[in-house]
Amino acid sequence: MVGAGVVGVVFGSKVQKAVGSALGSGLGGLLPGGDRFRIYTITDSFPDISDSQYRLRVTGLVDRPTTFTLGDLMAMPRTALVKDFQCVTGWRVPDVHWEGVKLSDVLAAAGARSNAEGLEFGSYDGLDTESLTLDQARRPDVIVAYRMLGAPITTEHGGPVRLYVAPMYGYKSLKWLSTINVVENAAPGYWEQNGYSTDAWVGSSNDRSDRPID
Ligand SMILES: Nc1nc2c(c(=O)[nH]1)N[C@H]1C(S)=C(S)[C@@H](COP(=O)(O)O)O[C@H]1N2
Ligand SMILES: [Mo]
Repeated sequence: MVGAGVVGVVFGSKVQKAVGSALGSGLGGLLPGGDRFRIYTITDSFPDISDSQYRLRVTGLVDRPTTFTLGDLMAMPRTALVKDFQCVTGWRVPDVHWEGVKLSDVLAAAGARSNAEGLEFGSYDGLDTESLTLDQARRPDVIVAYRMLGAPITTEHGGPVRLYVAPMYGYKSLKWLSTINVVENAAPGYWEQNGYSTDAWVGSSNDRSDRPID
């Protein structure tokens, strides 16, 4: 784990702090590159994982529990997307370039079983979790991403590998992705347990009126 490198962008572990004050506070403007992302973490640090150390473990209701290296993921068919990134607190970064492998391809490689309906995701930060239904996960705009903003994903942005769930609010795009557990019914993730809607479609929840990203 590395300590906070940039003063003011790492928040305490209490989600109340994160949701109540830090999110949407405009700190993104201070970040190098000025790409207008706010860098979020719910722990006091960023997991620092080298490309060669990185592993993604897929377990649960699968025929072949599989551990993917970054090389394994990069050898799979590549998907590139140019889509907005929308945090539920209101900030949006338009036309972000993303590259990675479709989550559906990862699930197919592990042989997700037909009785499974949910996915639970874990992060190398040891705290954040997320969930999707299998139907949501099979959309072509839901990817296991290893590039964003035209470069390998930085540590701060969740690299080497994060989720990118294009049609949903940013909290679904779990950073430092470590595990995917295929289950019958997925438990709500960290942000949902702390007040965000499990219905994370952009424009359809949390009292925002944004149009869905198409
Ligand atoms: N592990 C982890 N993933 C996370 C978060 C987090 O705090 N920890 N924050 C989420 C939220 S609310 C948003 S808006 C985006 C922000 O992505 P960024 O930090 O790359 O800007 O990450 C999401 N994924
Ligand atoms: Mo967010």
